[in-house]
Amino acid sequence: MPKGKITRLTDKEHKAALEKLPDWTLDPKRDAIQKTFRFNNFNEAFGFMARVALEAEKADHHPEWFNVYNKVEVTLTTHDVDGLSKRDVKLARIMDQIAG
Ligand code: H2B
Repeated sequence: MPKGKITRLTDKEHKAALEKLPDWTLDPKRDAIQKTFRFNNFNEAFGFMARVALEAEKADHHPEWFNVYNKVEVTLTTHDVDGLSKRDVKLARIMDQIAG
């Protein structure tokens, strides 16, 4: 499947992206964005992960995440370019949507 060229966000794109994702925080050391999702129970948390996993696989872009019971800690960055790309912004939006 053709991937198209993945590039790091420009400074302008970076700023705009963070403004549009106010509940995500930037880890400047890694140029990664992070968010902790909390659900009512494990079933809901894992349901979220299952739905996100299908979208992530479709987009060939995968989250780093850590789950305990009802909590899913997510880190998004693009390993191929060592920082944020449009794919991270897209996946962050999808995750927010799926979490409702
Ligand atoms: N996910 C993330 N988060 N960053 C990447 O750079 C990345 C990925 N690269 N998923 C993809 C897979 C690449 O390794 C494959 C070969 O397309």
